[in-house]
Amino acid sequence: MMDGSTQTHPVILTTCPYCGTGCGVAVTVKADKVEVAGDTLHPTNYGRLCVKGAALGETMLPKGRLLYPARREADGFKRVSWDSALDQVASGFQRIIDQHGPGSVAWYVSGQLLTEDYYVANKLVKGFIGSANIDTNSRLCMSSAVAGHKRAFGEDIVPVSYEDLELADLVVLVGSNTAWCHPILFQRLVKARERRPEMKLVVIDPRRTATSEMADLHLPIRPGTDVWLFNGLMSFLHQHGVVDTAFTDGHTSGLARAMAIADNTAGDLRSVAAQCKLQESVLAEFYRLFARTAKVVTAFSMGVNQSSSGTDKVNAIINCHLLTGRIGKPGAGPFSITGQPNAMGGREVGGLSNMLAAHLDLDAPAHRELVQSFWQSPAIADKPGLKAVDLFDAIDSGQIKAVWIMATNPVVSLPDADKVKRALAKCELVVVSDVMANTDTTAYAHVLLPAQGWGEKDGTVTNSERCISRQRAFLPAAGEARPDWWALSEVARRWGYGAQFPYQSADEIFDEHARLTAFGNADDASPRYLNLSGLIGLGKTAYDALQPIRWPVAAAPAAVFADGRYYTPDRRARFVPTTPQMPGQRLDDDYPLVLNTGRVRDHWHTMTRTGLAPRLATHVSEPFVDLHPQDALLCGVREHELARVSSAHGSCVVRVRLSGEMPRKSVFVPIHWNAQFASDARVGALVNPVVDPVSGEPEFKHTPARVEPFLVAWHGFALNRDGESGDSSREGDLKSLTADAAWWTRITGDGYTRHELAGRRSDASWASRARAMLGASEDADWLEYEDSTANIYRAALIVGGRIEACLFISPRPDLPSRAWLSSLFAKDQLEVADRIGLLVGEPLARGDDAGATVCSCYGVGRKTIEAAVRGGCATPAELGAKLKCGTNCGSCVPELKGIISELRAQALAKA
Ligand SMILES: Nc1nc2c(c(=O)[nH]1)N[C@H]1C(S)=C(S)[C@@H](COP(=O)(O)OP(=O)(O)OC[C@H]3O[C@@H](n4cnc5c(=O)[nH]c(N)nc54)[C@H](O)[C@@H]3O)O[C@H]1N2
Ligand SMILES: Nc1nc2c(c(=O)[nH]1)N[C@H]1C(S)=C(S)[C@@H](COP(=O)(O)OP(=O)(O)OC[C@H]3O[C@@H](n4cnc5c(=O)[nH]c(N)nc54)[C@H](O)[C@@H]3O)O[C@H]1N2
Ligand code: SF4
Ligand SMILES: [Mo]
Repeated sequence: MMDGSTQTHPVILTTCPYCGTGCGVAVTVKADKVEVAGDTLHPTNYGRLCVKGAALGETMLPKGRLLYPARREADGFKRVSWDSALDQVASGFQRIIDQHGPGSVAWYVSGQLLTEDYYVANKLVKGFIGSANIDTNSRLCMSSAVAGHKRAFGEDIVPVSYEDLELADLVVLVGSNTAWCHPILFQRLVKARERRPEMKLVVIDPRRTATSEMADLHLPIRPGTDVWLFNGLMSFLHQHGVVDTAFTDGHTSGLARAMAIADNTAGDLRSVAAQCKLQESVLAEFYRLFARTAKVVTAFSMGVNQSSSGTDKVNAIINCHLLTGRIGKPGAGPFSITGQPNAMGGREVGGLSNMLAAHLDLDAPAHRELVQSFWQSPAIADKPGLKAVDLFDAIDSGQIKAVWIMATNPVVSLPDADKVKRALAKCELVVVSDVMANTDTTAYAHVLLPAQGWGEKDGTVTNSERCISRQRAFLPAAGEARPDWWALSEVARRWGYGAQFPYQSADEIFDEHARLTAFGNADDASPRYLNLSGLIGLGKTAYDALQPIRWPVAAAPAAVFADGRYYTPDRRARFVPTTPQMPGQRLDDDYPLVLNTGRVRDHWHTMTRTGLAPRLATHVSEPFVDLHPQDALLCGVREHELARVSSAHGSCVVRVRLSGEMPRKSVFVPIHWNAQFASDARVGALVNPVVDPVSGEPEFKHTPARVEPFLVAWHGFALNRDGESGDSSREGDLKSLTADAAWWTRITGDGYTRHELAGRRSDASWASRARAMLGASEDADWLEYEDSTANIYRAALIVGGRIEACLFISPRPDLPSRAWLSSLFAKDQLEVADRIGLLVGEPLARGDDAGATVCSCYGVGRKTIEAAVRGGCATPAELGAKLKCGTNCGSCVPELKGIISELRAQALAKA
């Protein structure tokens, strides 16, 4: 029954725009908010979402969006019409091509485009510009896996499904912090092991991570030495007769040579252990476990791919699976976990500069002919284009004079990122399509094009297990935002290719893509496995209703490789000899530490979206460098203080953290923070631009670096209530706050903005400056405490009984609890105790401080958890029963385990 007061809202099913797990999301749009839940029928997640997915509603804000096309003029960006912006793009590119040829322009796109956008971009460049200078941020992500697959299988095929992970008796995770980066996939694994305790989990990662915390065995491998480890495994398997001879004889080639190289380079267990800096007993345990378990999945991600020997790492892993015939069977195979939501879709349409489309080869004349005749195009690229790092070098050298960047933020995410800035600054024409107005990259644009974001755009994505899902629109586009495929097609039309780019909606593009995968792909001697013939001719209605479906979608879909046939000319899988190499840049006295970079649980890449959500801000609220306590001592840095991390390429300033997770001589800095969120924390500036020789993927996990104290006279922080529009009501005052600091970082709170600050000057009195900084007038309700000898200062501005802003300063980073202060911002009226608390710098009542967030789903803080452990909770399950923490997405369970064992160790030490 519906009455006037209860309105029902339609539920829209769509797909999460974050990681490659590809969870189904059910969205309800209400008048004042977007409610997000897991899609209970989606075969990936069956209703579960991790905290990033669950917080999507908090990111659907008008705040910061790029709403209109804009052109840079001498005094900043000016709004222009779409027509005028597109004319400028079309004529600008045309002029440069006319003068300098098709090789002088480039596109740099992204695994966060929908398949339809990606298809149109690739078609335009490879078929109509006739060059292959289109590369994607997937080059930085899984191009080593693509290259490894092509070398071994002849086609870029991921032969494993999520179900295989659950069916395996041994899952080896190599260079993958799955618990944080693919949380729902990891939860499926954890649940499978709960059902079948005989299943074993091995994690190979130099760091201790949330993932290794859950493992049966952790191999803290010396960075960069994975090829030794897997060559050693191959030798070991061979020596112990763990070889599927029927399979290797019948379905593979190249075994003898690969085996000889493995034997020669790895040597015995002892030398592998020494090379990889592992305990021999631990290594032997892993080798034996692998040898005796038939159902093994070896899953890998950035610790493997982002390396100067990334492709060899991939093939060293695949070699072990081929040797044992553990591929193409349920519960077995090598598994590249993809990062971005549509990394796989990009591969299907040929988004990389060395691929064509539909898994066709750029260097095969017959394939080029096929694609050109299908596209009816005037040209077709006949040699590979520039790969991401080379592409930006070519911009720097002036060879590339115009670039169109779409759905990626290269000033943050490329290696040697200061060079990227310099390159873009001198480029003649930089076009940026983005959903946000201010990013480190949009600052360098000449033309800005507003793209529809998640919830507005419409199309398909493919997840890590080849499952195609719909992303559906459920909101009107913000401002004048348009789909990326539309902007590309409009430029094509201006070049006279309207007939070949006639698209009115995404389903038409998908149909063309599906037809191309089937074109010339009849079941003859060498069919391509990527075949979507079953999805041709859906029409808009069936496309809109499309249910998640794994490819191939053809007349006779086969389980991948079940028939032992591969896509090489002789239909055999290839063993690839892999000679181990040390990382590209060596450590030396100036830069004695390995800089490893990667992700934290609650942020996504350059934070353009997760940086908007208060719920995602407190698990890790600041950029940091994590290091071993001994290295910290040697570098002269102390926990919670600031440090400068530098390499031969650049530097950043971040908070020191001693988590106990780092091995000696390695430091870890997260990739997320950039100029929008911190004064100086873009770690990409440090990363060396060494790439894998086969794939061109950068070595993001290994840059020689050093760490030094960043000395400041004071530490502090300020909280400022946001205005009605969601923006800070006192932008100007905040500017004076950060301008005064030698270092700052910005954190999104629930109704307020927080700045962590540090400064060098300690001369002036705070009392004389703070009012102006917080925007307090002379007659304001103002609380203030100053101890000028100790250089401690506290102030709060109260308006209408509510806290409006506060500032805390101290010579040491031992400042009041942010969790407690943020709770004051939720109050409509401060009580007397709160006012006293503000003056003394701590809550009067115990228990008012929950501590830093551990469980973001239910907002449970560390201090609350510690109190429950002291009160008797001894397992994550007991904590969950009491506080709910860890009971939704489960990605904090490793941390809950960590807290329990830490307190237990403390108690034992006292006893
Ligand atoms: N929360 C969150 N999730 C994400 C993303 C995000 O930004 N935030 N991004 C998505 C994307 S695009 C990607 S690509 C994935 C990445 O997902 P992951 O690959 O799981 O994440 P990373 O943190 O980049 O790196 C993985 C691990 O490699 C380890 N490693 C470093 N060097 C070596 C080595 O030499 N050998 C081995 N074996 N390991 C090494 C690092 O210590 C690190 O723990 O995550 C996706 N999911
Ligand atoms: N040091 C270091 N660097 C790394 C890595 C590392 O491990 N270490 N990892 C690398 C990896 S694996 C990856 S995948 C990259 C990721 O790096 P980036 O791709 O640079 O990071 P994002 O923040 O995801 O950038 C996406 C941009 O697209 C915008 N956007 C979102 N949706 C749309 C849309 O629909 N259309 C358009 N036009 N724009 C949109 C967002 O606002 C944002 O500006 O970083 C790489 N860089
Ligand atoms: S695991 Fe989380 S981030 Fe990844 S797709 Fe699922 S809900 Fe989104
Ligand atoms: Mo990625």
